[in-house]
Amino acid sequence: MLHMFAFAQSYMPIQGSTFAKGVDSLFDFTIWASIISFVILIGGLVIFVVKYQRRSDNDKTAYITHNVFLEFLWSFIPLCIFMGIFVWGYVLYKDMRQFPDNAIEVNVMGYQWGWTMTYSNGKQSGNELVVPVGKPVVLTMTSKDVIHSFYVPSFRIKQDAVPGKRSKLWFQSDRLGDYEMFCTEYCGTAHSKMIGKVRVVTQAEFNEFLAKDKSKMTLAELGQEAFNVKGCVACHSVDGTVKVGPSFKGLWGSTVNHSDGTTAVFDENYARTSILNPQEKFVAGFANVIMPTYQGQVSEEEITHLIEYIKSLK
Ligand SMILES: [Cu+2]
Repeated sequence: MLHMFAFAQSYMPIQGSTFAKGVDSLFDFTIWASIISFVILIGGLVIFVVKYQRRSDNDKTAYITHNVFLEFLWSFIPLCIFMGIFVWGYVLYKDMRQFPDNAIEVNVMGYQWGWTMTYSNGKQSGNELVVPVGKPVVLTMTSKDVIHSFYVPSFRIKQDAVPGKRSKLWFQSDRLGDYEMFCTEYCGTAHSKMIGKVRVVTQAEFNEFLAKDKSKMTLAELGQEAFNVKGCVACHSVDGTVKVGPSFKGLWGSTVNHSDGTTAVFDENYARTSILNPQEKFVAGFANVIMPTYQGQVSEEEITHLIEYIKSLK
């Protein structure tokens, strides 16, 4: 019976966190309160228009001043509804702002246009937050450049990531699976492509993820990690689609056309220059795209890894 009143579940994303049910119930309540008020208000209006329409020129409106009881009802009932929504919302919000002590902590850095997650043992992931199922997770967030906002619709959570400040957010997911993650604060050209994923995995998978040994990874795998963590993924795709800059798919060994008419072969040195000194040459069609220099932000070793990764994208 209660189920037929539960609107939100039918059109909202899957309830992926322990907060979702409470938020959806409150949302359902406000929707039903609005529908009932609408019916009473508009229905009453229509009935009165028909019932009390003027029937002759002598029809005079009765002289009515006020009705204390009615006025009390139409003030007091909405007051009760609004106070109910306020208290209900406060209880839910309080739960969201009380951070559990036994939580797993992850640092989240927003940048134009992606997210870097750093776990307590130093492990990093890009645009992908991996968390164990059934455990509270606290995110401590900040931004490298402009204001971003971390939003996971299925979890019903959202929090701004602000440069020069740490903001916090927590959640617990009891349901395994992948969930979409968005930036919901307009942050520049590729804001709409700033999409990531939250992966809720078993504790064993989480431990394995954290412990992934770099010495056992191939150069291309290390390159893929750097590609995600250093933020290349924000503007370059690996599947041929154009994000902000050119895709890396099939780029290796190809001849690149520049906006000034010159050409060059995409090899090791070309890749290195493009990372460290991207303003030197623009690929034709991308002359107005400003890529920041990664001088001082990626090591020569990481450049080697990235080169091997691009090589593998044939
Ligand atoms: Cu953003």
